[in-house]
Amino acid sequence: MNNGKKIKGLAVVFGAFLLLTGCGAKEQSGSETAPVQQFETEMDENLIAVGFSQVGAESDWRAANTESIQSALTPENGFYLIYEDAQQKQENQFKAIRNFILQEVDYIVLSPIVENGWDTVLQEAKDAGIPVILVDRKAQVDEDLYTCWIGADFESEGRRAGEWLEQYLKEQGRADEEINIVTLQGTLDSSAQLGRTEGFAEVMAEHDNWNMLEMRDADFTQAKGQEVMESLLQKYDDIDVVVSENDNMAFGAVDAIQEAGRSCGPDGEITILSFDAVRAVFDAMLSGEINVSFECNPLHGPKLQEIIKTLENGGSVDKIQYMEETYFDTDMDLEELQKTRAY
Ligand code: GYE
Repeated sequence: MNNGKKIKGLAVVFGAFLLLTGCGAKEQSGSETAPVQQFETEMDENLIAVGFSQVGAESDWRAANTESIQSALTPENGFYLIYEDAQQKQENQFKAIRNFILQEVDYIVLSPIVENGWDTVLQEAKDAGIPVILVDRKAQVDEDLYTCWIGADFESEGRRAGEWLEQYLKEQGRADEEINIVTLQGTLDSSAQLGRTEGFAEVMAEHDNWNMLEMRDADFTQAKGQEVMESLLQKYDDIDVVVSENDNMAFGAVDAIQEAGRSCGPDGEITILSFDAVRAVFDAMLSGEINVSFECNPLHGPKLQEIIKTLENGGSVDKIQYMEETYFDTDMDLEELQKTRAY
């Protein structure tokens, strides 16, 4: 990418910033002009401008993901990052992308909240000649509307959860018992929800004695996880297993279970399977509340940085790039493992 394009792009960023902050000729207080000064400084440095539309701040995983990307795409590393938190709303992501296009950023990084509905806005980015890199979640669009995607294999995480349960029930001598399961689902139509639900369902199909009592959307948040679990506990008194599609909803579920006077974890009545393996779930496993968490690696920053640098140097990148991941359960030395946990 030549310098001319970058300077032109950031000059427009400068103009658009005035527009967005309403900092025009009429209102010019010192506090409003300060950020513009900062932009001018960045322009001189000839940084790669990246607009990043993040899903929100709904979970510990998300916080670690944001932090990883922000700490990789820094001015020291050659980037000017414009970060937009969509607060879990797709319309906000549309607005952010359109602003990035207006600002003529060099790259758009998008973590799509849901998989559908992206054709128009990503076509607009393509028409503007701005490469789009998808991180974490996928978008159901033509492959030529994005450069590449980095993220986890959610379906295999779901399958791993099913296989773990199969093995666990066998060890408990309960392989042939009727097992009643409920699922706290993540945001419906998000890749993590779709993949984890599908992967678990594949293993479930091999077990006639596993009954899925109900699957309910709890939007990946702790508060919703608690609320939905409370209502499930009122409705069913025979839940054996909770599959929670992330750790934060599992924390909410533990609260609901304990408040209802019930118990969970390896020594309790209800087995809890979760996803993400954030640092806090190690505490919940160490205190015997949650049985297992399937890792999902949020540290996309370094890979993203490498991808953009490769593209800048005219290189090509793999279209699909999976992160490595494992799982952790209460049979492991969690105290030791937690010490080296990066998120
Ligand atoms: O599991 C959850 C977050 O898309 C993998 O989103 C991500 C999921 C993660 O809110 O905690």
